[in-house]
Amino acid sequence: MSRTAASMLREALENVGVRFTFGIPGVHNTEIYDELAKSGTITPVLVTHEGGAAFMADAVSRSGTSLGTLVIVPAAGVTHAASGIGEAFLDGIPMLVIAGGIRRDTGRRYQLHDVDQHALLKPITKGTWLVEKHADVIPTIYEAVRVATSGEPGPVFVEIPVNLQLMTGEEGPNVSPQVVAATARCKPEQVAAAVELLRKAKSPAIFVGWGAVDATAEVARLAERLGAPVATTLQGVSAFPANHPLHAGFCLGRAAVPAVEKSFADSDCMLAVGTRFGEIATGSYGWTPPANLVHVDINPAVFNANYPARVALEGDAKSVLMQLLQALGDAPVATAAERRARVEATIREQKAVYLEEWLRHDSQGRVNPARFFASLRRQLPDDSTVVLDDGNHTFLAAELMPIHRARGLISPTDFNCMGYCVPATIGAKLARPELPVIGIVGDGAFRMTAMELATATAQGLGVVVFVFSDGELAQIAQAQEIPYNRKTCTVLGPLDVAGVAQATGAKFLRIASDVDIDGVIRDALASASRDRRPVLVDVLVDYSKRTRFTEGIVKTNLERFDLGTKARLVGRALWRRISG
Ligand SMILES: Cc1ncc(C[n+]2csc(CCOP(=O)(O)OP(=O)(O)O)c2C)c(N)n1
Ligand SMILES: [Mg+2]
Repeated sequence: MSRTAASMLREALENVGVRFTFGIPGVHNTEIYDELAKSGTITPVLVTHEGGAAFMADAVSRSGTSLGTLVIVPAAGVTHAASGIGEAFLDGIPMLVIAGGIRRDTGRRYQLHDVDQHALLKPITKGTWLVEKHADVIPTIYEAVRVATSGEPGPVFVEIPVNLQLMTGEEGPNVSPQVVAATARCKPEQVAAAVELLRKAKSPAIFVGWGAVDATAEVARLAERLGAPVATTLQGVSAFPANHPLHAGFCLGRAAVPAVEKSFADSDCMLAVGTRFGEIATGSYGWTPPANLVHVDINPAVFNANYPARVALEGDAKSVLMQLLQALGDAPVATAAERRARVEATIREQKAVYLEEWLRHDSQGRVNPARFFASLRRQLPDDSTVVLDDGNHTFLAAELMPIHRARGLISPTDFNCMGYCVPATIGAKLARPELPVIGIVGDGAFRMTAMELATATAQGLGVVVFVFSDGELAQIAQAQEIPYNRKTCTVLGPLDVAGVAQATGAKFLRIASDVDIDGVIRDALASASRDRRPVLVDVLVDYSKRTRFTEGIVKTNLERFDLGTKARLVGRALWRRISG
């Protein structure tokens, strides 16, 4: 049948289960938007900025409910969206990016939006396609989606020239979307070798990243069988439930919370699942791996990249862990039961000690972060989603906010892009409208994408966004304090958060000190779900106490310099302290 590429695209998107598209119409994609308006299963969402669109699509994908998809204009829409595409790329999140393209049938030069989009997106996508004829539209979308969702997931880009959207052409032969099967590629002898190491270990430990987010039950069974504590990466905070007695907490080495530090102290064998041992995951590589490292990942390129693996098991986390569990069998693992009791006691004790340390900290009339997170945890149902941005608040949340559900916390991690939170909160809420979604964002990152609150209002979304107002770009300002003794370009000018709420149609609330915490969180959650409009809460937070993560990475980075550089940095810091 002869029809437009826009119509074919709609059919392909419906067939791969896309539920939302995010973007802004322009002359190169209005045919697509007109088709999307006809769809019974896809809702096209108008955003304020394409950067927001990409973060929304990312959050939809992270929810695990459908594939986050963009429909944007060429060139300007693509560069705006690049921040969110880059985040999805480095964090391994599938995303389908569709842009219109210039007319390829007129021979004209200097057309509107005429740049090489494929060259722009090459380093931050798994693949890009230019559709050249009608018959290719549907197979190209299916192939792009297969690439986005197979192996380590990531974003893909498809350009559909506007002339194909406007004119009709013949369809190609009938094709179906491909279902990507989760598989383990490791050999039985490798599985046996891994089990042998884990069985014989005196103190096995487990470290999980986002790659393990759908294998929580298998990780728990292994941890219980082995009596092993479980730590997580930042992106993988939700990959193991914090209310499991073997959950130790965030990070490794000296950047880790005390429960990890103590329960991992003498670990002689580690099972790492779905982590690349990246910079944030390892606290700037301030961690020494045990020689017996069993590394499980779907992407073989991560093996031995930063730390040598004794056994590398390639495959989808759930499939590989099921094989490990099967090979481990039912025979008791020597000393595991006794070890488990010991490890659980250490974790319980150290979590209490760390929480106490925070609660004792004098926040001088401002909001104590630990009190805030304790109240939020008490009031938020377990199946909620918490969305973070990038900053000091990220690490406070990772250390102090227990997450009980897989995919229950999402954060921009390795691309580390500020501005993620507000739009991602919207994407997460659209994906799972029946469950509470809350965002926590620093006052710097909030400025970058706050106008997307208007999108939340337009969509009738009852999300709650807590702005941690400290007046600084704290995560960087804190790192400037010791070496520079001055905060160049990290002190923020004033921002009227209430004014932003008024301008965007959000309800406004403020937590000025600890006494407000319980009541305001209660009001915010209740009114968001009742009124179906966003609630913006200004939290006058106290940042005077450092996270373990910040303390750890500052020390690690300082120590790593050679003697000459160290002397120069310390000398400058001392001199500035004396000279003021
Ligand atoms: C797009 C982008 N620009 C700059 C940075 C560097 N950066 C990382 S954290 C941070 C501070 C964030 O400040 P704020 O949002 O106020 O959060 P806080 O640290 O105060 O909690 C900055 C500037 C970044 N990660 N991303
Ligand atoms: Mg700040």
